[in-house]
Amino acid sequence: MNNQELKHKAREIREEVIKMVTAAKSGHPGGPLGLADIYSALYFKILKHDPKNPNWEERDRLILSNGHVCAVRYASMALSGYFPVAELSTFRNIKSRLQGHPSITYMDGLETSSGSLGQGLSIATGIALGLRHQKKTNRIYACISDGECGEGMTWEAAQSAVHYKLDNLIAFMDRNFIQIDGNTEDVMRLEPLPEKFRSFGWNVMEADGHNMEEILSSFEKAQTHKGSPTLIVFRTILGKGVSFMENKPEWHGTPPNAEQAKQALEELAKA
Ligand SMILES: Cc1ncc(C[n+]2csc(CCOP(=O)(O)OP(=O)(O)O)c2C)c(N)n1
Ligand SMILES: [Mg+2]
Repeated sequence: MNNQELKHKAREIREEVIKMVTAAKSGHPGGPLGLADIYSALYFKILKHDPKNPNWEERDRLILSNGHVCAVRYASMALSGYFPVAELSTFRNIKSRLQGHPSITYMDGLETSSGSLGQGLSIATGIALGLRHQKKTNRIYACISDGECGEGMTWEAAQSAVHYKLDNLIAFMDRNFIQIDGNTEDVMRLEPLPEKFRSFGWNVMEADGHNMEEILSSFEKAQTHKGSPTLIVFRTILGKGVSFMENKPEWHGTPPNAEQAKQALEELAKA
């Protein structure tokens, strides 16, 4: 897929996210809208995967640590052929496979359940170590958020991944400066965040999470890096693409009402 097509897919992902949280009358729109460009790049270009065979041994592993943003993953999975797009309308229903926080009990293609923050980088580190031990060449991608860098377990993983020289591990961060209670720097100061990971020994890159060229080139550089794990700090805008949601912490976990959803879809259609 070329960059123009990837940008178009990102818009489709955003539209599906809005429809999902609106139908469910609950859920998290802000993070998924901010991650849509990155997930378009992953599902339609970067990941080695087979939507018809989610458990394919040779697949890359994508670990979603900040599970509350799962609408972006479900939308990307449906649009790339894991399951029918119509199933997205069951998001957050009690009997749906598309739980509000991802559950591998019900759904293939997720690698791990998540929602309890701070665990994903450790899980990804363990999987990366295990696959390398088996001499496998699969890559392990770990999606983490800035908010969960307030959790100690993230830093234990940051230390271990370097100790074991896990260059098959590519973590990327949704650095939107927002978490559930407001600005990350007010709730629990994280900066200088890239320097912290660098000082642990990570190969750290910083990129605009809404620039398709930068997204692709940073993932491609990460794939060839040797000797240490990579972290791409993607600068993103929570709620990206919907003017009244952008950079507003209240859209972390509030669904739009019918009128707001209509406006959001109109804006996305024009983008
Ligand atoms: C262990 C744990 N503690 C607290 C929460 C509650 N919680 C849910 S989302 C969230 C904010 C996380 O920040 P971030 O992922 O950066 O949020 P976003 O950028 O998506 O708004 C918190 C504290 C949780 N899910 N798990
Ligand atoms: Mg955040």
